[in-house]
Amino acid sequence: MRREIRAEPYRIKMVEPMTLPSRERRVARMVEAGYNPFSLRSRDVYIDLLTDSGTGAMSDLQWAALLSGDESYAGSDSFYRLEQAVQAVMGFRHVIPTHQGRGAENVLLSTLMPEGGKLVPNNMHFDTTKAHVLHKRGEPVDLPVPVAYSPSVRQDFKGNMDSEALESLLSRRRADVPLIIMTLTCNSGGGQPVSMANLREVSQIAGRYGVPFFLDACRFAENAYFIKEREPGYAACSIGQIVREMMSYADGCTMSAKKDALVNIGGFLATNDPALYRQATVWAVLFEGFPTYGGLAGRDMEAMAQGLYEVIDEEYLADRIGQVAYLAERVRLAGAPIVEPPGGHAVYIDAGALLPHLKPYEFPGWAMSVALYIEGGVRAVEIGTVLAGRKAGTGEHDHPRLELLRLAVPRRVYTHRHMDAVGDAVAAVVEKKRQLPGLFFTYEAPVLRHFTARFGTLQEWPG
Ligand code: PLI
Repeated sequence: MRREIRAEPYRIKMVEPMTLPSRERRVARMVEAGYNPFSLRSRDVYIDLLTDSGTGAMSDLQWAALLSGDESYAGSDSFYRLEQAVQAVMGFRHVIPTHQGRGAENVLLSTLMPEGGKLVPNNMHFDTTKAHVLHKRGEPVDLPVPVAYSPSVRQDFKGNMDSEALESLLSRRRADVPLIIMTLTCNSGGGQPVSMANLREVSQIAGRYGVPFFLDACRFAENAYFIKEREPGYAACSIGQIVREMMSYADGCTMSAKKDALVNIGGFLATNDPALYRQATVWAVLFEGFPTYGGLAGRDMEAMAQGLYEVIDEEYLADRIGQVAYLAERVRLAGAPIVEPPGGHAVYIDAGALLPHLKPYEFPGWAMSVALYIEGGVRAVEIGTVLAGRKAGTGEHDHPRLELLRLAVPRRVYTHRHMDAVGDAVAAVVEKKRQLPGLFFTYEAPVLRHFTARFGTLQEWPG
């Protein structure tokens, strides 16, 4: 039986002061930022839920580990400690450190798809994975289970891949598929977990067709916790056992250590395939650095190794996922619909449903992100039309099926009282929802427009 968690399973040894700027200042900063939360300075943000990536707090043991970093160019002891941690926690034999997750994606895809014109199936690609597939002149193919697109339907494993669709793709196009990726948890689909049964099934299909199967393991421990909580047969297993079984179905993984290795920078590629490992080290040397540092300092690898052991602690995970569930409840009580059930790292507000008076081309998710900052100093990120960009052929907006606002919770940083403040900010936005104006671009970059865009408002912003 899981122990009841009453409070955060840590106490705070160091604090970082922050303050809520006045409403007047928030309005002024948002206007200066061209209505783009990415252009705000972090000092003007009260509670920053832009991302859970690289924004977590390290433990005392991780800070202590930094001091034992071996900064040798080759053969660093810190690399071997990282390698040992990956072997022990995930069960993969070969490890190549990289500067962050996208570095590992680049090395893996350079190794497995040196020629263009290939299809890469994934439950749902995260932006960087999609961008790397496109950069290699391949075609990213999202194959989520259909329920992934029904935000209000509560199901346990909405991150699963549609295995029939995968089988159908492979039966027609096997020669064009260089690898299969599964993203754990499925970030673009609301942080939803993948079941062990689905991992096993996809692994069997990949094996039958002889296609390498890799996991995007950014949030592997959060995924394992959901399996323990929800999947029959796993309640009595430890998180460590579940993680090793999950990984056993794959040929390897890419990892952004900025999430479930509890560090502020870093990543790695891991695999059991010695030939693939040898090939990948060639690209790693070119893009990242010598294979025993991969663009990282020795001290970064020390902190990562320690983080990998800490993240599979069940008490930590119960608190972490419990905090996201608590925020979800606050947001529901505030009257905003969310992607149900809440995922492991974030709450996704269904801004399209909350602001039906705004058309997708008036950017409801983005308008909500502006409103959340103005009302409560909270920064979040739109996952909707602005992020999706334009279609290559026609230049029209590539409207996604959902217009969402993601509230991503950094690990071990905020308390439940911060989550209460976020809930209050959402309630203040809901109160004004009918008056929120749509937005239009005053500056739009040709690629990754969301980072640098500037906007005007279609009506005056409500006071
Ligand atoms: O930001 P990187 O390069 O360390 O990791 C890229 C990356 C890969 N896969 C997945 C599922 C991610 O979520 C991811 C990064 N996510 C970010 C930055 C986020 O805000 O969700």
